[in-house]
Formats: sequence, C-alpha cells, structure tokens
Amino acid sequence: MAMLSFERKYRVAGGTLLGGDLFDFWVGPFYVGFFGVTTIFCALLGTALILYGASLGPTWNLWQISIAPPDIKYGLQLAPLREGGLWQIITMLALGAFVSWALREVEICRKLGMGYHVPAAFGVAILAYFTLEVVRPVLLGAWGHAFPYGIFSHLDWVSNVGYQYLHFHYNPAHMIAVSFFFTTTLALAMHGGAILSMANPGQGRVVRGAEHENTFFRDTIGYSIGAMGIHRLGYLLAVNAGIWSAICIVISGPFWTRGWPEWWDWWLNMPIWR
Ligand code: UQ2
Repeated sequence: MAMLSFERKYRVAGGTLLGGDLFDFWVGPFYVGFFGVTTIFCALLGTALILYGASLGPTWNLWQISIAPPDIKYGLQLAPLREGGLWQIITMLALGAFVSWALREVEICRKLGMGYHVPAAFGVAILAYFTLEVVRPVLLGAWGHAFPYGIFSHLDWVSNVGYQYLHFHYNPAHMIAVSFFFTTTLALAMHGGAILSMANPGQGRVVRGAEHENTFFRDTIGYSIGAMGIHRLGYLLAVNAGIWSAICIVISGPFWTRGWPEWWDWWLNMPIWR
C-alpha cells in the first residue's frame, strides 16, 4: 500500500503500553501492537465459539440462532458448555476484544500526540455492555439475568425485561437515555446536512466554508454553536446516551423491583397536594 505524504510524519514508532517494540508495526494501513494481536485472538475465537454454539442448536435460520446464558439455577457459577458455558466464554472473549480495541486506540492516540477522547467515548459503549451483561447479573445473583446472543432472542429479552417492570418507558433514567439518543441523531443529522451542503454547492460553484455554516444556522434558528462546538456537543450527547442507558438498566432490579409507573407515586404523594 502506498504511503500518503503525511504518514511519514505520523506513522511513528513508540507510544506502546505493552510489548515495547515487539508488536509495534503495521499490516498495510492497520496498526497492530500487542492489543491488535489480542483483539484478533479474542474476536476470532469468540466468533468460532458462536458458530460452534449455533451448530449445537436446533436451527441455522439466521434470525433464530441463539446462544443463551446459563439457567438462573446456576447462579454465578460456571455452567456446562452446552448450558450457558459457551455464553460465559463468549462474553469474556467479547469483553477481551472490546477492551483490547480500546487500548489499541490509546496506543494510536499516544503515537499521534492526540487526546484520549476516542477511546474514552468507546469506553462508555463498553461500560454499557459490561453493565448489562456483568454488573446487573452479578448484583441480581445469576448469569441467567444477562441477555442471549441472537437476533430475535435478544429482542425478546428486551421486551420481556421491559414488561417485567410493567412499562419500561416510565423508568426516569431510560427517559433521559432515550432523549440523549434522539438528540444525538438530531445533532448528527444537522451536522451531516451542514457539511454535505457546504461541500456540495452544485456543479461549477465553489465549495463553501465555516462562515456559510455559521450564517446558515444564524439565519434559520438565530444561533450557531460553531464548527468546534458541534463536535463537543455531539460527544457530550452520545456519551450521555451510553451512561444513562447503563444507569437505567442497572437500577432495574438491583435498586427498584416494582413496576416503573409506580416509581412516580413520589409525585402523587407530595405533601403539596394534601
Ligand atoms: C453549527 C455549526 C456546525 C454544525 C451545526 C451547527 C458552524 C459545521 C449542526 C448548528 C448546531 C446547533 C445550533 C446546536 C443544536 C443543539 C442541539 C441540542 C441539537 O452551528 O457551526 O458546524 O454542523
């Protein structure tokens, strides 16, 4: 693969966290590093075990394949491979791959002299997954509270757990998380639209710049957050979507066992209504 002119400056040795110079090389455009090796190892072995798990199951229908966590009766013990043990190993490998990828990002940040914003944001996505699949099941005392790995089966899990709390949309942290997800898509749609229309003014017309972006938003909504600001806002919105998702699921069960609509009784029971 050809080297781009700026790669000579940025494709630099060093900055590794582990392994020193041993894995400090690239394969084509991809940095490897110690954590590139562990990412590939965990991802390939995990995928192989998913395929093995599927081969033990009753169907090859892509929608219906599912690898379930152990039954509640196993508590937090290790289960036999065919009864959730595969799910337990796959979950460890998934976390191994995710964390390896985040640490590989950290090494690349160090090479490039960047801040750690990218791995930090990805860390929030890992945190949400870890909360769902490890923290909450541990607090509830059984791996059986985690969700299964399958397309329809994980949707069924979400539906069932939602109804277990009567109406999950009354969970206040869920409300906040959903609002952050929607606002993230709004901001990204606004930003994507702004960038595409600025960069594609039409045949024969010159590409526009930051002044036009600012002016567009000042003319339409009376305010522009700025080219830097929109990225800070997007980061804040996206990261909060993940954080509040983790909060909304971890409080469901460990800290609130009744229906979520009932939680709002604090409002009806306020002394000001008496
Ligand atoms: C902006 C700006 C950009 C943008 C966008 C805005 C020039 C290229 C999208 C407008 C964003 C605003 C007004 C914030 C909206 C607030 C929420 C909560 C969605 O000003 O600077 O840079 O892409």
